Amino acid sequence: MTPGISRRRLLGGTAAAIAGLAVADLLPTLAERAVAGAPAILKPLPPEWFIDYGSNAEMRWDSVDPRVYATPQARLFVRDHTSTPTIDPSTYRLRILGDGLVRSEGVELTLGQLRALPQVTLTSVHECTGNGRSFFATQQGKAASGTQWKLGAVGTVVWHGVRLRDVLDAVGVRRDAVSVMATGLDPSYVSGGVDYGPVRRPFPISKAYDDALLAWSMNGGDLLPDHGFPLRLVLPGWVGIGSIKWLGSLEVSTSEQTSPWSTTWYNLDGRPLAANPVRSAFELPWGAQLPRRTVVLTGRSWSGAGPIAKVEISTDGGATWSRAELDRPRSDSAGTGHGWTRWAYRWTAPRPGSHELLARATDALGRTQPDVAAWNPNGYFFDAVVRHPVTVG
Ligand SMILES: Nc1nc2c(c(=O)[nH]1)N[C@H]1C(S)=C(S)[C@@H](COP(=O)(O)O)O[C@H]1N2
Ligand SMILES: [Mo]
Repeated sequence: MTPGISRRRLLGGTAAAIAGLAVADLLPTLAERAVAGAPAILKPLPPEWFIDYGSNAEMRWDSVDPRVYATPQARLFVRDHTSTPTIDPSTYRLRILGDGLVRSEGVELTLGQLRALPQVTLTSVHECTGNGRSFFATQQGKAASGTQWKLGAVGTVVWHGVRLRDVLDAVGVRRDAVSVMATGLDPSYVSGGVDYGPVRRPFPISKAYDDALLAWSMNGGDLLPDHGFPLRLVLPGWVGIGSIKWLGSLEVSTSEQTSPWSTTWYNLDGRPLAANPVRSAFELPWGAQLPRRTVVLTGRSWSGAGPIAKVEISTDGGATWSRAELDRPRSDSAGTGHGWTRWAYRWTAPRPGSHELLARATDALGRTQPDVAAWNPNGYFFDAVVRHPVTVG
């Protein structure tokens, strides 16, 4: 047994302890883990909650408790390009630089300086661009490259931190600034023999001044190392790659910026991906066994562009649709929530045997889920209605 594994065992089941700052001290350093061949992800990944892909892990929808709205950190999916770094919060600094600043020398901010700004809480869906990718193969007959996520590369998180616009106003940004490059402190990403440098992605200054956050907390606890401790960027509603973890620097520029994460990856038809599409999932095992009586089917739907307006269910392969009952809308201190919507639907199967359950959501902007998702080789944005098999009787 490697030291890395025993360390994970030690932490197993101590979810409460993991929420605390002191845990950073218990975790092995990157160098120790490299020697041990230890896992990229530090938190426990119990198989009843997660499907483990190595440096990525997805939440099992059948483990989601219908009564719990936000996704606990211990259960949230993880997507690491390399591995989770361990960062000392006492020496941590966020660097803000670039020709878009009033003071050309830039600034370095401590966590304490950031915490002194007005604090906000914002609930938003947190989702990987490739969520649902495996359905390109299993439902549409053509496999896309990348992690074969089912629908669990998503959660809803209650973030707490400061608005990026308040930070930028405090630092001083020029009126002609157009873009911000966020760079992580994790190891450089190397693939196919090419070193692409640290994970980084630019976003428009308009998003910085709209609803972007710098968050140090999820669901009331400190960020876990895997989720960006001690500070991450949050771009609500946008593709997960935009929300850079272990945020090291923000470069504010008066010209457009690019990185491989906006041009080579997370780009469709020449445009960097921004708001996530509409998706839905049942809180059921794949191939669930259902009793032969009326059951309440529950699930959740979400959109990166706005609240969910309607969810329809089909239990006859898409021939007919009926409305699901939606949970009440939510809001928080930073305004209307960007979280998902829970729903429920009472169903009595007409006969025993195999059935397919379909859920299709529409958001407040009228965006909905197609029957077939648009093909792309990297398998982004699988937003088609997923056909969920169950057996009755
Ligand atoms: N620094 C850094 N930030 C990152 C990543 C990463 O590998 N390194 N992965 C991105 C991707 S692709 C996603 S989907 C989300 C995943 O966030 P989570 O692991 O906290 O769920 O983080 C994003 N931010
Ligand atoms: Mo992602």
